[in-house]
Amino acid sequence: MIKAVIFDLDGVIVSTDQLHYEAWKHVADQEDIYFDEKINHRLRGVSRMDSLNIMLEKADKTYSESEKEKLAKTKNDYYVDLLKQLSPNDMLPHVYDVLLNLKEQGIKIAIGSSSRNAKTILKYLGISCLFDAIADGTDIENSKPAPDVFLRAAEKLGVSYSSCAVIEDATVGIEAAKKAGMLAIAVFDAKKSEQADHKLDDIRDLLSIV
Ligand code: B16
Ligand code: MG
Repeated sequence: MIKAVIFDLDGVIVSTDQLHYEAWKHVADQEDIYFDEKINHRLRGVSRMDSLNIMLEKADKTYSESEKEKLAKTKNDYYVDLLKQLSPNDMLPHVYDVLLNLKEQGIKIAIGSSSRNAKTILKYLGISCLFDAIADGTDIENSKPAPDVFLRAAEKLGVSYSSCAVIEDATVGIEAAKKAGMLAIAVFDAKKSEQADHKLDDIRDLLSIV
C-alpha cells in the first residue's frame, strides 16, 4: 500500500529546463564551448557538477577542479537570478490539485530533487508549506541515478521505502526510484524508461494508482 508520494521537482512540478539551458548557455558562450538543447536534455535530473562535466565534453581544454567550481558558480548565480521570475502560475498543469487531493486522502507528499535550489523554487511557487518532507541536492552526496535522495525523503517522512511512490520526468530518476525499492511513475521524457512501473500522459492519473 502506498503511504507517500515523492515528487521530483524540475520537470514534474515546474519546468525549469529553459532556465537551466539559458544559464548553461551563458557559461558555454563565455568559454567558447558548443552547447545546444540536445546536450541540455542530457542534464535532466543530473547534479550541477555532473551537468558541468557533460557540458565540458565539448571543450578544447581541460579544466582544473577550481576552474570547474568557478564555472559552476557562474552558472548557478545566473540561474538563481532567472529563478526570480517564477511564480505560482509556473506550476505545471493540474499539479496543485493533485497535491491537495493526495493530502486530503491522508497520503504524505515529499520532494526528492537533485537541485540545491529546490527550496528557493518551492518558495517562488508558493507551495513550500504543502510538503511533509523535502529532500534535495543539499541532503545527498550521490545524485540520481543513485537512490539517495529518495531514501532520504522516505526517512524524513518516517515511511518505509516500499510504501513510497516516486513521480519523475527523468530516466535517471526512474532508475533511482527502482534502486530505492519504490514504485516508479514516469511522466514526459521518463516514459522512455523500461524500468517505469507506470507511464502517465496526465499527472491526474496518479490519483487512480495510489
Ligand atoms: P541545481 P530535479 C535537477 O532537478 C534538474 O533536473 C537538473 O537539470 C539540475 O542539473 C539538477 O537539478 C541540479 O540543480 O544546479 O539547481 O542544484 O529534476 O532532480 O528536481
Ligand atoms: Mg526532473
